[in-house]
Amino acid sequence: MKISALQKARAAYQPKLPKALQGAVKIAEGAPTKSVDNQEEIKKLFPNTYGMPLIEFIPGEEVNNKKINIGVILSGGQAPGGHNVISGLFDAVKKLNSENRLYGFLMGPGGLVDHNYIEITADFIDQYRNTGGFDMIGSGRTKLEKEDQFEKGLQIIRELNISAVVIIGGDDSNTNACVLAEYYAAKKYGVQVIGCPKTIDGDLKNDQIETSFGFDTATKTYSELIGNIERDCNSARKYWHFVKLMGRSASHIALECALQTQPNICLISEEIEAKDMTLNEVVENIAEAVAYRAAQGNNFGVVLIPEGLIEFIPAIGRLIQELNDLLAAHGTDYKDLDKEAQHKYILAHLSKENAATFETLPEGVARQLSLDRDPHGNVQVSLIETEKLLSEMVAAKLEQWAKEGKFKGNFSAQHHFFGYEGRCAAPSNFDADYCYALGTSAAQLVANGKTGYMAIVKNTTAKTDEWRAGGVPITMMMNMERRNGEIKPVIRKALVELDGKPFKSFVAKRDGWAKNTEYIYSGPIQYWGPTEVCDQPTKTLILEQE
Ligand code: FBP
Repeated sequence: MKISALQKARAAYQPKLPKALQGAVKIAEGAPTKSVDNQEEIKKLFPNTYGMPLIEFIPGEEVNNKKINIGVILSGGQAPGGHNVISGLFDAVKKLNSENRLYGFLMGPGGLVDHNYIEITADFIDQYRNTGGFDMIGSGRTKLEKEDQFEKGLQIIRELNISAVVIIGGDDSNTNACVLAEYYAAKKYGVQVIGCPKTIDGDLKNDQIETSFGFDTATKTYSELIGNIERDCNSARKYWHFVKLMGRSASHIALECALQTQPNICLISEEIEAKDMTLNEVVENIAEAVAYRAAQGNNFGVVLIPEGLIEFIPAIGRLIQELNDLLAAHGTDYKDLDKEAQHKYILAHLSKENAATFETLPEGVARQLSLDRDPHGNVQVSLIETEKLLSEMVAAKLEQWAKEGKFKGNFSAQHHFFGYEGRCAAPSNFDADYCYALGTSAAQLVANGKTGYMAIVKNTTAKTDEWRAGGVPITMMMNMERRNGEIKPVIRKALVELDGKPFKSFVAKRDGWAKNTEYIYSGPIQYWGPTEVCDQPTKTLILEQE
């Protein structure tokens, strides 16, 4: 494989580990835990994996470790650092016993069910150290939830003499990891299941998980691009740039990029929902900022839009809820109809209020909302062109204001969607170290016989040496929620907290950013150089840990 000069130099980077993971390790167990909500229901559903203690790794004595084989799966969307989780896992299992073997299941959880795998060897893994992407073994969104999938997985697990499976994924994938752990424990199969917190979206975090890996690199990559656009925009002074940012439902990515780049406007879906704003009010707010800047002679600006916005506008959110239930219940009758018949079918089955909202939506948006969900039941928000929808509505509003003499200026828009551009970037130093430590922790959880745990690394705004590694029972992060028309146990998704420091810090400055031009050009991720340039965590993490 031909590699770039940067990749070559970066391959030599040795990720730093927390002190407790540098040598032999033993575990310190905390008190029994309970789920964040719905304790009785979760306990009933997970009798074998509920209530386990939190775990911290502390330095221990070398012992003779018995031979183990482990399987690893990358699940869901790519996130920078996934290869380093596998490198950390590989190095740690080989250190525990050089005869240990690591198998990678190919193209996501489907690889386990369909028995597609490779053995990960030293030469093979060396090509992927500190690289972005999930191409080492591929990823996929197959949902592991049915007993026959678990049993089919068991066949290959037995054949390869695997005693543990590590699933690297987001909230949905880790929920499924927990269901699988419980199933194998209930059946006394002796197969452990361990999760790792992945997603650029930053929505898999809570009291135990400080951040999901990939958020750091993805937001730095998007911020570089936003900064470049801000500079172009401030040079030509003739466009308003509408930038949609990936991140699914939560607005963590948009908020972090706003803190890094200080755009004129950044919408936060959670705030729009809390204030019960209509689409028209959101549009009016943007148009007011455009008109204010135009009056100062500034016919330019940058607007950041979280990709999940549409779901958070209350009327549209209610419509999506009903559509989710409708598609879950009648998906099969509906699937084979043509476009027009599908539209009619939906209108005929929706409640009056939601049908009225559905009819006000532009055709493209309505179509996306009524199309297939992903295997976890999520609307595929990255396919909805919210940036165009908003800029068109702002243009219409300004035209109306111009006729009424309230707007004298020019409004010309450019559109961008930053999503896939950031998911496979070479991991920042933070993600490279964090992921390597997560992989090492996962190996230690396996070696210590644990199942139903997620690997965690804490104190991540301190120096790497001082990071603390361990494991959290996945059931501890669960509650009951409505998904695909059913109430299910799931890991609670973290949305932007409106009383949290990152949001408050943004609110304190955003009026100034809207009126003035206070852009910050953060530039590309740096891997070598002064620590304040190369090793800074995200602003979100710093503010949350203050
Ligand atoms: P995960 O939750 O699986 O980490 O996915 C992250 C993500 O990048 C979202 O931000 C985005 O909405 C989605 O994946 C896009 O999915 P796909 O890659 O299937 O188009």
